Amino acid sequence: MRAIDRAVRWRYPAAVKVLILGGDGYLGWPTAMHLAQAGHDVAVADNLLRRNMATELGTNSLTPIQPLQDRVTVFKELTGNEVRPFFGDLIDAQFVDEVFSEVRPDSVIHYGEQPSAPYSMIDRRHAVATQRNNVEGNLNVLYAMRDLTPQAHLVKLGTMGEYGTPNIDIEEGFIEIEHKGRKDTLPFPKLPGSMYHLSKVHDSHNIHFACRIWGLAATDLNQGVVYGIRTEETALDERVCTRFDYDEVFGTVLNRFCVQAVVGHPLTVYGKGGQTRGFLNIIDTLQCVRLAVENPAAGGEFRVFNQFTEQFSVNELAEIVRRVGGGMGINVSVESVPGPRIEAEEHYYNAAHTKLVELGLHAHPLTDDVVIRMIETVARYKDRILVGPIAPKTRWDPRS
Ligand code: NAD
Ligand code: USQ
Repeated sequence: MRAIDRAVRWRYPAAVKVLILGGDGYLGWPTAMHLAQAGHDVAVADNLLRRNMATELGTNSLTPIQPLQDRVTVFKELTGNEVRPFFGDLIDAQFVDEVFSEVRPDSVIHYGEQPSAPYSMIDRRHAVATQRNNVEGNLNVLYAMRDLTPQAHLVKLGTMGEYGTPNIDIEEGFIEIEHKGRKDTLPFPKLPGSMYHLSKVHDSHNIHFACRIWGLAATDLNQGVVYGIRTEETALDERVCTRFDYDEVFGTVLNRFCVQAVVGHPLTVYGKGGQTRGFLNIIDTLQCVRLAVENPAAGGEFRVFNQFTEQFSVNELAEIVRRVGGGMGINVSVESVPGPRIEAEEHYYNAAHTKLVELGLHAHPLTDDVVIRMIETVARYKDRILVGPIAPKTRWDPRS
């Protein structure tokens, strides 16, 4: 019998059955190991789309990632804990129903989508593929929940980019509005900046509908940009490490800057660099998702949590990497390149993010030590870095 981690008093006294959709990905695989180590019964489902998209674009993961089946086997050898893998596509309703019937999850963590804004903006085909994959897959999950596991709790990975960058404070999902003398609390307005971010808005509407009309329980985690590579479990053995992307399509900004520093590529600040976003360490992604799973929403409830711990502008991140790299003896240069995206490069940004803290989140801030460890890890795999896919090529307006 596995021991339940009692460091924090969770709502569930015992293990729950967790189904992680997208469990082979950057965040899904570390989450699977983390929840299995915490004593939960974990199954993962994935169609390996992410690995195939990297092949399509001629990019790779900085870290050498093992096939899902091997990861699962090694993890069991190392810890004695089991993660059950299912291979299939969420677009395939029959596959989704079969997995739900077999696993009968109490909690469904849905990471299984195409996650890249640039990928969705390559051309019409990639936009359609992204929205089809994400919106249709999510709908299949909602119908499987309605018909097979209506008591289960959906923990869905949304994104802070659903809100865009409005010139007012961003609330957690809902805003109280007074209009012509009447008041209501309504979903916060959405101004997403890519076909990918739009797909997440469509998902949010569909999930909200499923909660209102069918009484499902859901938590929409509007997550900021994640950085980092190391969690307690990924550090157990190189064979269970997670993927780490640094190319212009799949790499996120701080992960990219650490790789650029190591290979001597100028840090690619897009345009003025005043773009400000919410950020969080991958360790805190696991903590937040676990808090959501172990403190579930009620039937009919649609909760929205803004999942990030700190706000930074691109310029601030570049300066941190330049300074920390300098302290490590690396000469890091910063270059403003013409912004390939159509987005505000200077703007107001102040987003609420208290609900996960109220549930018990203890944030791991972006300290110099964190950046040093990221750069050290990247340096270990320096020989695997492909320089070609680093420079931005995907333009929001291909005529520009
Ligand atoms: P990822 O691409 O590494 O992981 C997603 C996984 O889902 C992949 O393994 C992929 O193969 C799988 N998948 C995609 N479509 C599928 C389908 N139709 N059927 C079965 N499996 C499918 O991405 P990630 O960075 O781990 O992101 C996970 C989730 O979190 C995504 O939904 C993403 O939008 C969201 N998110 C990520 C970040 C971030 O900074 N990484 C920030 C906010 C939100
Ligand atoms: N940026 C640069 N230089 C780079 C890369 C990015 O200046 O080399 C800028 C972008 O223009 C953007 C900001 O940094 O203004 C963030 O870009 P990103 O690529 O790190 O993140 P984004 O495209 O927003 O997408 C990532 C994940 C996505 C998740 C989202 C959370 O890929 O899955 O949904 O972060 S959020 O940004 O909060 O919507």
